[in-house]
Amino acid sequence: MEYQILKTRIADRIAVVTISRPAAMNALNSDFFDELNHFLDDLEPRDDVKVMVITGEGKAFVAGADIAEMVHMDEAQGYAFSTKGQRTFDRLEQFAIPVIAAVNGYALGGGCELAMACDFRIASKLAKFGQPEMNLGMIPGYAATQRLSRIAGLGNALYLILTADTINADDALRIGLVQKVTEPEVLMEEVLKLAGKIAGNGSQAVPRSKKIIRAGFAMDFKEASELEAVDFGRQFNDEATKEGMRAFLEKRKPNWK
Ligand code: CO8
Repeated sequence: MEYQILKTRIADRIAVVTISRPAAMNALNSDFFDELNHFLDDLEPRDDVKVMVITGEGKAFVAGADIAEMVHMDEAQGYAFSTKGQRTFDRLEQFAIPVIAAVNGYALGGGCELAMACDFRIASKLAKFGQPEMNLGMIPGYAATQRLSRIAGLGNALYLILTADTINADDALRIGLVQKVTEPEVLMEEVLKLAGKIAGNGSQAVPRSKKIIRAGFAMDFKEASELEAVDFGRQFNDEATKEGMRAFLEKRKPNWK
């Protein structure tokens, strides 16, 4: 498939996806979801890619769902557009390898929702976050009503969605919506450094941890702890786990292969 919206690059075990529709502030349309799903299909079976990064080109990370596409929709089309986005974002959340959002600019509406479906967010000082759907007379449709409260707390979710206020990167850091803020010119450098660090960690342990953290978040504590214990046991079947412990005892760096 030839992409019209995504620019993709794979190097050093890291896949970088740049959303490139800068004239429309990278607004998310149906084609975007088709392209992203296609890229995820390609990535899924590969074991040489350990981390994925999503960023935007130009002034925006993503300034929301494409209003020009939505303005013509009826109820059934609105529902279909919402579920298509939700399924794609759920897929990102459940994707085996970690996904980092490198938020370079506006992350509004569907853009903030995309960033929240990633495992964590690193923001440029120029980034702006918000759920401005109220200004359009609509509610969020890619699960901000659920993810924002889980990430930043109920009060912050209600505040941001009901006021439609936009906040800057430092405020997003303060409420836990982003994990780190960088100078704009070093955003990708910092994100790639973090991605490289994760890619260099124990090959089985990173996806295992993501899976348990994500799955366990929807369970009660006891059930989730049991999930951890079962997987903790299973990892003793993996050579990588044995190698990690042996390397420590032999005072050398692990060779993960
Ligand atoms: N959709 C379509 N086009 C957009 C969008 C968008 N979300 N955002 C910007 N654009 C377009 C503008 O229309 C403009 O196009 P043109 O040059 O042809 O007039 C171009 O991008 C540049 O935008 P601006 O001139 O407005 O640039 P500014 O720098 O002045 O402002 C902003 C940048 C602040 C980002 C401003 O563009 C803005 O407020 N954008 C809209 C933000 C917004 O409301 N986002 C929420 C959208 S709704 C949503 O995301 C719901 C998600 C769930 C959907 C569920 C499916 C049913």
